[in-house]
Amino acid sequence: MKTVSALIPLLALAAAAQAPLQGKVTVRHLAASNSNSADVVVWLTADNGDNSLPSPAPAFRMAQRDKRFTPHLLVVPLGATVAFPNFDPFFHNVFSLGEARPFDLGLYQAGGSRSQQFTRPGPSFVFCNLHPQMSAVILTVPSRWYAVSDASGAYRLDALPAGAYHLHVWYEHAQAAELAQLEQAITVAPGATVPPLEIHEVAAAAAHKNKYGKDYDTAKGYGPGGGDVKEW
Ligand SMILES: [Cu+2]
Repeated sequence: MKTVSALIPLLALAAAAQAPLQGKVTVRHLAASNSNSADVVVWLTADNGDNSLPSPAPAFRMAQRDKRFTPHLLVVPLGATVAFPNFDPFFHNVFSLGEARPFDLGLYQAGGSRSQQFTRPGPSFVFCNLHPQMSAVILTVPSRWYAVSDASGAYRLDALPAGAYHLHVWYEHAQAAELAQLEQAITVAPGATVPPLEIHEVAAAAAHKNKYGKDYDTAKGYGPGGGDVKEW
């Protein structure tokens, strides 16, 4: 009988080790009719310091298709490498002047792909030096536990070891101060929930500059072929 009774706490521990964490965030948009609460990033860091990253790191990809980066938002754990394949029949470029780490992958055409490793936490705003309408963001988080909200604002983190964590929140169109205020201590245990989060959209920044820090030369007209390769 001793064996059976000893098993019970072990089973309870096993269940606790996989506690999912669910929550909901509401984005208050400038346009009150907009109720889309997608693309809020939530991640946890363990208070015990066990924030070891997945090994090997999963493969990540941000495609260039129809003069867009897809997905627009990509979350990766620290140290991840992202591939940027070009599926359009003309040239694209990938560059970032962001805080996390500036980079420039040069110019390459259909079928080509270049990669970049992300070794600092924070957002990298990604652009193409040929097409000003192309923009994306890669958020590097120092954790393997992260999720992105769906349109209803719901998010879910699975395979979380039970314990004490800090929850962090990021949204492309929010003020850094508000996001910092949302950081909070949480305990992961069976049935645990996160209090509802609320984020207020702020006005979009002015048009971004090209990789030289200048305005895009829209008068030049890149034409149906897309790429003005002479500049390169
Ligand atoms: Cu482009």
